[in-house]
Amino acid sequence: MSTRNLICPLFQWSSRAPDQPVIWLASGPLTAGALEHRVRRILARLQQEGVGRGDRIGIWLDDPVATIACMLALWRLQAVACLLSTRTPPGGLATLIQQVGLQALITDRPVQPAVPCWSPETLQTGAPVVGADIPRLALEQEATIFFTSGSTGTPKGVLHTLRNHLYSARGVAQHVQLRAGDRWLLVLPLYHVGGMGVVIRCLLVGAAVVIPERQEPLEQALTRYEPTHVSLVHTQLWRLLRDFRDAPPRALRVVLLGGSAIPEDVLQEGVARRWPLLTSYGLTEMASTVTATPPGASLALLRTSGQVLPYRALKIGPDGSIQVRGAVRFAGYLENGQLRRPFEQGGWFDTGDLGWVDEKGLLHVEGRRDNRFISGGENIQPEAIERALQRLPGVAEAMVVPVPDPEFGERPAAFVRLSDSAPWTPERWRAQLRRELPGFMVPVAFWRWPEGVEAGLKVARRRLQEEARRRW
Ligand code: 4YB
Repeated sequence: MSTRNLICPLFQWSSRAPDQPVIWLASGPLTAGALEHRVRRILARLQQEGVGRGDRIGIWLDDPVATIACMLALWRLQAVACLLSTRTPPGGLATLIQQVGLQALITDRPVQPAVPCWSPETLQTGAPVVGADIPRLALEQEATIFFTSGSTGTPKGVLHTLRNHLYSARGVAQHVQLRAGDRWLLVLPLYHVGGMGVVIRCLLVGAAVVIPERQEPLEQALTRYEPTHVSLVHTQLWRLLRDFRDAPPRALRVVLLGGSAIPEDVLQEGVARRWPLLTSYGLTEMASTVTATPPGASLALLRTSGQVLPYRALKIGPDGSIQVRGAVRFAGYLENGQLRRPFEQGGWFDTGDLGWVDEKGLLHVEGRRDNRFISGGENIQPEAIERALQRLPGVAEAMVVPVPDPEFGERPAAFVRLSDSAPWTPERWRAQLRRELPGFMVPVAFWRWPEGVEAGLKVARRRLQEEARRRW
């Protein structure tokens, strides 16, 4: 392979092994040949519509197979696939279109955006491109846009090149020993890098993406499709451990955890019950995983975020901030249709996360710089209190937010979710925390975890902050 070009991996599989499944659905396998055929139909229609190099096209679909096929077709035209969250309300669409400068939208929803709009059905009904040239993709071509909410206001578009995704996939695939014939269960959305990362890794090595039915419980999917790999955020693992009492399915070799710190309770139980857990640190801007623990890691290792994967570099800035660069680093943010490249000298990107690297090269993430607040002149990193709370027996999850205080300015208050049947004992927690933390870090209030504060893959810290202000 040249260093500048790449033949579309789906095309390669479809010529070498057309009957090989690239996607498994509840209804059965979708072969490389069948998916290639679908991509060529869409490609023909998009070409007719005049889509070309550098055009930014939104994909706003519930159907994961159509999403994947449209993205691959767009890449062959050197166009950019912008993955829109299916949770975006129709009223929020115009802002996103404007933010990244979309030329058109592929959707089956009844919306009338200010740009041309195509339904996936019409895109898939024409004649496919036949006998086409070998689809060579340029590594430097702009490939995708994902949205990241950040701490303020309007989501920003994160622009990646194909090179970013290729090296992201290579590094992760090497690390988790992903091979042809493996099956990676997809239970993260494709508008998140953690979900799309699964697809690209699998396409690259000749593994299959397993797409369960919508709403199919995770425990059922694990036994039904016998995947070798799965990526989960911590709430998914927490629910799985609660609802699935059997031993982990035998084929399963890797459960890649990402998106946040994993509470101690969950890690301990997962390890005790022999789930093949890996913890990791990653971010949209780095096309998913940056560091990860190796397969088969001990509990002590899993408490860290592991070591830097190939094709990424990480350093800690003077203020303790985690800085990253490498072949996976994004091209820049799209804001009002313009590309902003927020990089420091040497190409480093400041993640806004704080952490440190120990003598074994293992990353420890402390929390986000912008979650910090000051209480009576002391700096409080809420994630440090959360970690202490999550080590207490019976506490499944905790989030700490500031509440106003006339004397201290702000003080910490905690939302707590208990494991099944654990008793609500705030006085005992307070006493235990006092032994571990300085007094100013002990929460002044404990509230039960409210329902519905998971926003997408993350707990919405801002929603809990507002909730705390209402109650305090
Ligand atoms: C953390 C953190 C940690 C992230 N400790 N805070 O393929 C994967 O890498 C994957 C697998 C399973 C689940 C998710 C993934 C991801 O891609 C995660 C990528 C992600 O979460 N991106 S994000 O842009 O939505 O959020 C990034 C932020 O999340 C970071 O900047 C951190 O603040 C936080 N985070 N890993 C503590 N180990």
